[in-house]
Amino acid sequence: MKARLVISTLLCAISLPVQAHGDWTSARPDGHAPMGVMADHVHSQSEWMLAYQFTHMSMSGLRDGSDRVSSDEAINDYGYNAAPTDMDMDMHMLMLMYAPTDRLTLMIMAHYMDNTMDMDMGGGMTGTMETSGMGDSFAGGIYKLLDAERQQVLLNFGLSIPTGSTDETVENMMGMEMRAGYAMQLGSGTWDLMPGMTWLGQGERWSWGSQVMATLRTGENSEDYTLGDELRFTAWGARKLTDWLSASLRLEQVQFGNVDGADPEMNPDASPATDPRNQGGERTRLGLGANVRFSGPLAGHRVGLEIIEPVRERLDGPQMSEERTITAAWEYAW
Ligand SMILES: [Cu+2]
Repeated sequence: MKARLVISTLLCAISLPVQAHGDWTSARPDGHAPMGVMADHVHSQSEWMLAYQFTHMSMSGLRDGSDRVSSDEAINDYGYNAAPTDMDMDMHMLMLMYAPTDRLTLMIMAHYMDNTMDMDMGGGMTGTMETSGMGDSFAGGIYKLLDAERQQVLLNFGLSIPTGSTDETVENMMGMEMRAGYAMQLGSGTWDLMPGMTWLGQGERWSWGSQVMATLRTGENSEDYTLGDELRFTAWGARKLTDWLSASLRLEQVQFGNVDGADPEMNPDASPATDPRNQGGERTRLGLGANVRFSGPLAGHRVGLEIIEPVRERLDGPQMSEERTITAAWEYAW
């Protein structure tokens, strides 16, 4: 009798937080995280969401550690044949979310990448390289562990599927095809596990959240290397300005490891971009964002924008330094 009481009390205590104060709501502009955060929310049972996101990242100049390195120094002091001066990465993402239950939301993502790199070839010569095509895909989900006191704790899980190519080539000055550098490739070439945790909180006018997410590479790709693992930690605060508009401030810390192994088609002395020792590092980034949630005839639609700049970089270098990232998205849920 006593045991039954203890068990039923325990069961009640476990299930209570989920049922009692399901107050956290996504039905406000800051009900979705700043646009640079992925997989930040779950949907109600049998709800769908389609999203398109465009991200433009610009990189400029080189750093070794935190210090600037000119392309002349990279060529004359470090001994590379050439050095990248600017890089632009455009990413188009299409995402579909579906919630089979109130606790579980499943998601798939596909990417299209367009990369451009300007090179200083030494002796006053310059060149431009371009790679584009489908990037890696993602399949995974978000499981709601806890929903109480206007807070949610979410478990993120997923798999990055190597649909992006790792054998992209570019033409050199002599018109010869050569393998593009690691950052110019469109995918990792490996199946990558992406576990994470997300915490969300909400007040009347404010909301906040944080997320930790890892990218863990498994095995080696067909070009004999493995990209470094990644760890991202981000925390944000958002202010609901009106029923349809919110503004956010977000801090992010990203750690990324070096390439393990090396693509034998790349000459590590050609440029820092093809040197497997110059791909790791860490970045602290600050993002300023705005979210809009439509109502009336446009109910279900959202748009958002986030502008992200690095405040600190420590790179295994010389390696390209990030200048600015702009990400804009449109979402529709039904
Ligand atoms: Cu969604």
